[in-house]
Amino acid sequence: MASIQTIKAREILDSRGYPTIETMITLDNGIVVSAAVPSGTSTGKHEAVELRDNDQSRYYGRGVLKAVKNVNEIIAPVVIGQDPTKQTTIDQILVNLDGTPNKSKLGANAILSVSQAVAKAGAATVELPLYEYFKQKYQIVQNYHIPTPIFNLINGGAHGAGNLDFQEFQIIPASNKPFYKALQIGSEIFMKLEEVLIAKGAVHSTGIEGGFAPNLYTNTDAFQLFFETITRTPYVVAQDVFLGLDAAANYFFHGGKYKIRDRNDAFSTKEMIQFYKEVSQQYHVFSLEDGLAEDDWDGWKAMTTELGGTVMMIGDDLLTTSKERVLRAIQEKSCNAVLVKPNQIGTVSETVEVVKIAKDAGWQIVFSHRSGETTDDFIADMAVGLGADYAKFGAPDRGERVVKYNRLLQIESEIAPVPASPAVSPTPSGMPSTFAPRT
Ligand code: 2PG
Ligand code: MG
Repeated sequence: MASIQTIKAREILDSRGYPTIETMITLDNGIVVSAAVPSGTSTGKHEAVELRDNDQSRYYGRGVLKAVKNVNEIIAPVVIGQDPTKQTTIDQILVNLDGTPNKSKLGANAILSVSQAVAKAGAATVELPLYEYFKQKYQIVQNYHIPTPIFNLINGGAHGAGNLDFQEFQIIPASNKPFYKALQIGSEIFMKLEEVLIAKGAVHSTGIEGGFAPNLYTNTDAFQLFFETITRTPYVVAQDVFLGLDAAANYFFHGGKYKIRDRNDAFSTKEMIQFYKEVSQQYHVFSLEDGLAEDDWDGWKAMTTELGGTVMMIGDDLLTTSKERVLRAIQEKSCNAVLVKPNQIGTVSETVEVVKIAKDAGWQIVFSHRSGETTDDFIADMAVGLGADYAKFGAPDRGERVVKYNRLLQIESEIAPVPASPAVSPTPSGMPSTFAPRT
């Protein structure tokens, strides 16, 4: 049995230039691993607490030295000596040590940095790739499937620099494509989109997740741009690619109404749902995340009744990877897919539990990065090992995003070696049935 010898956290920067936490674990067998934790920009109010220093003299209050100290002085003494393959036991120790319902004492960022490093150390100890370690340990999937990527090619809302209200306008390759082909499609459409924006004299700089951040007249113009772009590629909408949207509706929800630039008057919940219905039909929007605000439970139920038969309805801010909220959403039929972000809940084990519950309910599983990312590719392995249907890691550019897509490529080549000829037919095994965009 290997045991944890040292745990050392430090403050590093994320892709936005904000501090975040990285933790290194050394085992008595000489193995050394480290894990870095991402951070959200449009965070849901029910997420576990990300501990920041609020010391205005450093990083305008955004420092994480308190979280670092919590790892080094409070967590380390308790976890040192533990067997790193005992993930559930260690995570339970962390949860108990914190003792609050939302990890506000030690910080979910502090706790997750240790939890993720423990998973890496456990995998290294038994000499398995991390994805295989997750697969064997939790046995959620029998057959491997590389999740279908969801590319965020236009950034608006809190992520963009332009005037769009919706946060992420996405391209989703059909699920029957092998991953390497899906990545190529996403990247080629991204390149073509830049050409189209330049030809129109539109802003073609990018937002924080790497997608373009243009100023447009309306939000639906972004879908129009996608259509125009895709016709200049070899791909066909509703056959090779589908459209997706993370509205991140909290951003434009004020006083019980939804206000977007597509109409002068704010929408009621009912009108907003009708708007999504029309848009999804017109533009083949196959996936809709956070179409309504995080506590508009009645609205979510109505929206999923209306659209859930044909559209993947993903809860992000609504669910915050929380077991309690996911159970409520299953009972109320509020959505049919969960966005999985380990830092919304704070430990690997609790994340796994949420995935299991959602899978058992027949939901689709979408693993997600955060807008403030690092070059840690942990989430890619976790997504594959726990049988995610989709992976949302941003645009196919910027190091902190492509490191995760590249990791999926690497895993694909290990579990289903890419054929020499790219013309070979796709591998449909293990694909989601109900909500796979079909050709
Ligand atoms: C989201 C995420 C990731 P953030 O809303 O889905 O794209 O954004 O990390 O800012 O919450
Ligand atoms: Mg979201």
